[in-house]
Amino acid sequence: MLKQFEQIGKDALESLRKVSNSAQLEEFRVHFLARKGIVTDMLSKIGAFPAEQRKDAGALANKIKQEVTAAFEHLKSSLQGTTVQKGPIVDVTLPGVEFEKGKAHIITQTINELLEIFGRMGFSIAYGPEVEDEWHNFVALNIPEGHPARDPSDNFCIDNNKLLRSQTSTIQIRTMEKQKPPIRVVAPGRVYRPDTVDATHMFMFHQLEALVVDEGVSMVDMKSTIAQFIAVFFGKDVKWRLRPSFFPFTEPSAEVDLLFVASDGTEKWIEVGGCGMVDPNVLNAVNIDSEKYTGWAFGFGIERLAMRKYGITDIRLFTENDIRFLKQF
Ligand code: 2NM
Repeated sequence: MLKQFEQIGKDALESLRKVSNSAQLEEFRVHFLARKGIVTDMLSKIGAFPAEQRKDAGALANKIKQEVTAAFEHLKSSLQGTTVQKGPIVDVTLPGVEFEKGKAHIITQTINELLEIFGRMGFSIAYGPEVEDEWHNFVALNIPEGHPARDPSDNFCIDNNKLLRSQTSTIQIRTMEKQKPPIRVVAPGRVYRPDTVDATHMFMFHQLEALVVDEGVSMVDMKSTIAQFIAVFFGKDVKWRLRPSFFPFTEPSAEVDLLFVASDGTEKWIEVGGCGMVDPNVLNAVNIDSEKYTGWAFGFGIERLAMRKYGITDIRLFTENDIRFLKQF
């Protein structure tokens, strides 16, 4: 019986050693020291001892209770103010977690570079809506009803008179409606065409168009502006050419080709844009006197420019958001 008392005392002190906060301490108190606790309970068992042992048993039980109570009180005062840790324990000495920094998409970076180059050449910037009407996307650009470019299967039509713009020339029309010559503006933006997607075609891509309208501007201004732009954007060694072409909104018109030299030395001309002298019908549509003013315009595919500059061989990479691709720029 006395052995049992000693064991209870040992157990109580052992449990107390594992207590590290005031919630655990309260659990300990209820289990061992409260009115029905194990240590307190010892005293009520004294009566069960034979009369000659009661004195010793009572003395032992009291000694154990005092020891345990003293140890409990000591720990209680040293735990004063400690609370249960809620949530994860933060080790403030660990090295910090490095955040990966985001950055502008390669197309945005390219647009910014283009705008800066043309800004230095004295162009201002214009923007316009991606949902357009037939007037700005076709009629004012000298693309009459029945023209193949207006085929509903070649455009993203929204309803009768609304579509996703198929070229950024719509911005040039809006500029000329608001502003009279001299005009010297570039317009970047998304354009939409339901082309079958492959390595060089997407149903959405970006264009940068330029427009200059003033008295006496000529094809010479246009060609020297393109030459300067190509030299600054690609470097002076890149060869390029104008190849006669046709657009409804310019006359004469030309395609802009860059010479691509493969590693095995084979050469290939790659089209990156178009240009030409603004058709008098376009100037008349926006009430600019085509007897007094002339203009030139060009449009470049921004994906094509970036593909050529960075050696990207698949236009789909721009919209796939593969971090391994995006990280490289
Ligand atoms: C191109 C090619 C040639 C162009 C024409 C006009 C406007 F509004 F002045 F008529 N803006 N952009 C143009 C001319 C666009 O993109 C391939």
